[in-house]
Amino acid sequence: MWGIIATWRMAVEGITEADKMLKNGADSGDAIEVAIKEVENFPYYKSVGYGGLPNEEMEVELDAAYMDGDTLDIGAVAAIKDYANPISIARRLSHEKVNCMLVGEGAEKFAHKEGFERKNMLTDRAKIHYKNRVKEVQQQEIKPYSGHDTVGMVCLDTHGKMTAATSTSGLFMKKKGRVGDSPISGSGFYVDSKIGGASATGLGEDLMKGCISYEIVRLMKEGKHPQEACEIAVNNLDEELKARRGKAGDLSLIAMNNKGEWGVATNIEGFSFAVATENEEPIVYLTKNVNGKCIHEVASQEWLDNYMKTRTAPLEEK
Ligand code: SD4
Repeated sequence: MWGIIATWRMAVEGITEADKMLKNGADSGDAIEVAIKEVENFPYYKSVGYGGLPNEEMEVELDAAYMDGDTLDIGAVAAIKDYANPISIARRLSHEKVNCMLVGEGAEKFAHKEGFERKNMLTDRAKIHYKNRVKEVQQQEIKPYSGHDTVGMVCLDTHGKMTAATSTSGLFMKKKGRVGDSPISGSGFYVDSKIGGASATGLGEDLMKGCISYEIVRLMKEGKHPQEACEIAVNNLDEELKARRGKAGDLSLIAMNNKGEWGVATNIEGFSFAVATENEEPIVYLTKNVNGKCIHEVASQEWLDNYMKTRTAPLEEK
């Protein structure tokens, strides 16, 4: 059995590549890295890698992580600037015994020493988004943070090895140096080949309050199906946050166990995700939470066409 599951529609091209590799017996680490890089390199996805939206100071600071479910090795970078593929740097760091999570300048220095590709990650399009948002925020006091989608994946190969990985520009207009859940083990991702893995997208500050990816893996260890584990964890955290703090941020989780069974849960409208397994061709679903149960529907061709159209539509400065 093999399989890969990922947050958001933007991951489908990447998981299609990974699926081809997995079919031929590729290593889960190689497949997930290829899949994440595909998303990082696509300039029109404005919340991951090249073309990612900048922080308050108009700098693109990226977070990424990689975890090996066999060895439990973890590598992560946070607030790294000017490198093309944060996921590859994170994976490289996962081989270190110590110093495997590096931030900012330290991460950049390591990447330089290891010969990773430097790249200015701020596109003209992202600059226009930034300038428009600055104006909107000044004029209407809107929330600056909307428009954030992290790519998070869990992958199982034919040898039974599982991996998890994330990559993101985090929240649009975040403070310089702000780090979200995505590079934080247990919150943005977790994987154990003996059980399964999970990964998150949404408001990092709230996802971290529940160590939610670890919680899902823990529930799967108790014997829960990934779908049930995701629903329990998301619904519980959503309820706790509302009860204690009055509101809950966006929480969306994907998971897969070591049999290739998968699950997804969200507390928002219109969360999309992509999945491919030995039994399913790469496919995009939309999911919604109806009284605690998450219902997945295959995305229509119209929805998929519209998605690409809006992502690539010309953008003008307001
Ligand atoms: C963060 N969780 O940095 C990320 C952002 C995200 O959908 O996933 N948005 O908080």
